[in-house]
Amino acid sequence: MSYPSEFRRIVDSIINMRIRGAGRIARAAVKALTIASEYFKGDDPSKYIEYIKGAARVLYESRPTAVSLPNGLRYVLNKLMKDYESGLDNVAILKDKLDGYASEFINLSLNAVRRIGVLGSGRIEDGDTILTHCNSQAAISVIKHAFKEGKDIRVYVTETRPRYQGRITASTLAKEGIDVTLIIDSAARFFMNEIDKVIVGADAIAANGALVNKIGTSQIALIAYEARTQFMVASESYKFSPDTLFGRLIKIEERSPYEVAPRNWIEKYGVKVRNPAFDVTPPRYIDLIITEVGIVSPEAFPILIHNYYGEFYSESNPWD
Ligand code: RUB
Repeated sequence: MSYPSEFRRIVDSIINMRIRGAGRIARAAVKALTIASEYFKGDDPSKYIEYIKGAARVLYESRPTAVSLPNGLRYVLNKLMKDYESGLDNVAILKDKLDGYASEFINLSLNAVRRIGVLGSGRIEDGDTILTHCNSQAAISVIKHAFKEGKDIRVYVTETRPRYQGRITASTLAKEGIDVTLIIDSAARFFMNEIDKVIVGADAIAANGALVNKIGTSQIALIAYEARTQFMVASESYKFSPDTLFGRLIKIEERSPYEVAPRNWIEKYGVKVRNPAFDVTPPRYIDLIITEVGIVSPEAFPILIHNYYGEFYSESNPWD
């Protein structure tokens, strides 16, 4: 199937991380569906549905770990398929419906990030020193909100090798006027006794409450646990992985070795390089998860989400 070049550009940007971070990936993927939909020519509804399912499959395969991406696609396609299966067979109307569901998801996502900031800020106290890892819009929302409420806070940001997303976080917070210190990833333990709270984002949360986030998150959680420092996760509800309910594990993306060391060095010495992009933090190291519908323990996260988003739970994907 042929898709418009703008659609392809979004897919490539997700693959090579020009668009990155779970929430942004989800919103970009949903936007890409609307671009594909607009491009479709013809009035055969079954061909339109196959075309959209194909576009969803291409997006689904672009980056494997952030569950926000398939959940965004599921949000739009589950609703569209319901319309189609209940007899809506006019392509122009189906296109309008798809656009409407996509905007709904994008608004829901942006509002969730804002609401997480408001709720999470309640857990930040005046005088706190916070550590964050990688670049999470949800975690940043909490930090910014606490600062805007007048709390006197300091933030330590890990640089987050090999792609240095920590620099994006550090500059974003510094631009707000927040006191920020950038540290190397391996200095997390050195500074942990100065830290009151760790806050990170989420790429996915499993049915047992385990967190999948940027590589190095689980080491930081372990260090925080040992130092009795609170470890908090800022996660929109659509980071829950329904696949884990059905025994399917969250796939950890392994990226190019050349992100870690130059190709000529690797080839010269014949060194093997591994580059997993994410890791798994068990629920026992997580104190709480801040979602847009409330703050819960990691074990309660799937229950909370079930009450709100039960329709996500399906053993098969709408694009299968
Ligand atoms: C980004 C990362 C972020 C989560 C949450 O990894 O691990 O912590 O995606 O981000 P990458 P957000 O840079 O490899 O995409 O809160 O913005 O969804």
